[in-house]
Amino acid sequence: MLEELRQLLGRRCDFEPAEITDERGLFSARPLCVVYPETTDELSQILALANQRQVPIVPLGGNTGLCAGAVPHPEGKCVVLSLSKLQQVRHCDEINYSIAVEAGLTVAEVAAEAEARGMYFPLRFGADATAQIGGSIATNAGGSGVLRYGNTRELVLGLEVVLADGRVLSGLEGLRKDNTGYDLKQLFIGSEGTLGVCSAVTLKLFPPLPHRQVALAEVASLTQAVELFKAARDEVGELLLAFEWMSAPATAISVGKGLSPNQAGMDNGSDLVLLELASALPDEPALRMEKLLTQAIDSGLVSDAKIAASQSDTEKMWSLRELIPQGEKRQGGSLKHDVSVAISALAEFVESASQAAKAVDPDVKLCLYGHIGDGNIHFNLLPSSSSSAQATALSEAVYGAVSQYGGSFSAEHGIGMLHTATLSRYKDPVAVNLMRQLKSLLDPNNILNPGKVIA
Ligand code: 2HG
Ligand code: ZN
Repeated sequence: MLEELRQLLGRRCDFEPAEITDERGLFSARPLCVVYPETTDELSQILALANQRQVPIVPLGGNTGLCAGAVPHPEGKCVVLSLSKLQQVRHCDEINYSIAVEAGLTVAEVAAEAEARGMYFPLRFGADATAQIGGSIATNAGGSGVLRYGNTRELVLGLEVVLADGRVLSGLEGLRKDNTGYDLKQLFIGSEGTLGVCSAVTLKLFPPLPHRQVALAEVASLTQAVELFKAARDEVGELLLAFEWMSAPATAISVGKGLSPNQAGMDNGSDLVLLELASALPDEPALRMEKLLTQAIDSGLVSDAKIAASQSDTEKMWSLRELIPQGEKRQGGSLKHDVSVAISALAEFVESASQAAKAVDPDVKLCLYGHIGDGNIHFNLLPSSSSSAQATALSEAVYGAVSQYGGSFSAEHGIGMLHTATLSRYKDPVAVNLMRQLKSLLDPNNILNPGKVIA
């Protein structure tokens, strides 16, 4: 197999690869080799070979995932398939508002390509400068634009996917309506490279929203944050682009990067909501934000607010939010629970999960924040010890509460290697069984990212 790869790709095969470690530093392993195809045809030949020889393939994008879905399994000898050299913009259609790009462009590069053509691509999250669009499709990435534009899934018009046996399923035409039977592309979005490898995608673009207004609002509790969300929805409707909640401990952790709530214009030690409004009309976001926050202060929902007055204010406010995960990393990492419940159940769920976690570890620190307009909380914990038994008990406590409130134990980060046991435990057995059947239909030799999603 290695010799055949050398013949196919020449120098675009690395036979002495370094260990590959996931973003959180939880798993490290050295693959047999890393291959760098430049075309879909090469990708198809690699998969056909791997399927004949029954060699596991691990697709790798920007390696920014948080569940170790794109790194070699410690047990398996595998070939890592880097998508980074699939770099073409295949097609851009300004009337259809769509762009067809290959998997290796970063999310930020796709957004820049759209912007250069006077359009807007709305996927955005902390790692979007490094994350590749192929990986975002494989993981159905979320982020702070989901509130208005949906997850990656909602942004995909069509895919080109290479199947386990090397066949290519093509659908890049950019159709906005196609009701000819099963919507197969949806199977591959979020499948984390276990059902096929996405080589290119046609994405929806939108009219630009050049006028933006960001603000921070201080709230006394999560209940008030949720009430503010309802008020914002009622008051400004579609103008609401982002609504992010940060508990005081989360903003305190973000401080190390040289920015505190105080420097962003707020008191340290309070829970904050970051709101962003966007519109095509010049003064609309600023005027509507002012009205919304004045009303919220008058009604006692918000105790203080600061409206960004410059680009620098805007950047500071966003970095306060986006640098929380890096702050956690500097503290040695957090025990992450990327969970969701119905927005209306958020406050009660957080109360119940917090109590359950404290019953396990009375000194646990809670570092809670998230996309509460999507019902998605990053219920991250800094346990009082490094005991793995304690970590397991804490996660059980949190997931128990998630289950009680009818939520999801992985709202946006996926399953990867990290959550395979949690999936078997908490997902509907009928769904898990169907997932297994689909996996064996599409990848009968189990060569596509084995050990990920379903063990
Ligand atoms: C975010 O919202 C990301 O910042 C990362 O989803 C969350 O690291 C985390 O727990
Ligand atoms: Zn998130």
